[in-house]
Amino acid sequence: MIKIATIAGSDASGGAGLEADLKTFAEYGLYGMAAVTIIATMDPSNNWSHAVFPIEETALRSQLETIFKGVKPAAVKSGMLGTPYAVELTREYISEYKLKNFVLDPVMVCKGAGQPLSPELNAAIAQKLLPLAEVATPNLFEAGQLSGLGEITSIDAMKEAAKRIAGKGARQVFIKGGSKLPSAVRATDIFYDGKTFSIVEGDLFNTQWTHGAGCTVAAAISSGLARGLSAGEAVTLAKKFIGSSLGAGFPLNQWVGPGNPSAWRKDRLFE
Ligand code: PXL
Repeated sequence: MIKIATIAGSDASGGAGLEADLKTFAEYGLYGMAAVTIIATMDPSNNWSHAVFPIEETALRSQLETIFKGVKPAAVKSGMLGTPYAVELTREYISEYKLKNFVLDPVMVCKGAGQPLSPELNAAIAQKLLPLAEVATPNLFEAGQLSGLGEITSIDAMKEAAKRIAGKGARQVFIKGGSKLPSAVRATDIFYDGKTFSIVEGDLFNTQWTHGAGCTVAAAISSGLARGLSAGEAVTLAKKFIGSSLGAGFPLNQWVGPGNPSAWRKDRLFE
């Protein structure tokens, strides 16, 4: 069994965070492990507003020991880190164990959470973790922050951002544009391998049930790497995977709806 780990927040609603990661790992036939950095909860009596509860440093270190010293995973994905010590511990373990297949999903805000996480934390993620990333997977907002470009509204700006983020150390950059570019008629992402750009397109779903899409696609990329795919191959497969998941998105309740990471099975059965 190929092992893979996520260092991420728990999304109590199950659609994003390490819950999305573990579901995705399982769909790729992998054995998933998880170190919880924060617990995110949503308040049904207050319009689903998010609260974040950090896991203390000793407990996080202990989880990383369990994961890395027990078995060295074939790939590691990080998601919402939430505290400066989670960024530092992630750096420490990825570099000490010379983990090559590290996918950095530089989560800076969750949809609906309101405030972005702190600028200091974003700077630490850029400085300490980008140089270790085999693939960094920012969304448009995060790409704007990491590159210093601010708001990104075109493919050309996405390309420039990808170049700058690679300049800060990520070996490959996948920018999740999805439906968010003003001109989008297809779900449009950019992949940059340090030399060339490719535009990665998929169906654009007219749906609001997209909770966890960013986590899921990054988890799918890390899963592809764990299975021995190149980053380019992993991105292509991840794009198919997220298309299938979003095509089967559903309302969890009156506030939020996730994709369905297991939907590809049905797609395949009915092909
Ligand atoms: O989608 C970003 C995200 C990442 N990680 C956790 C989250 C969210 C958004 O809700 O809760 C734990």
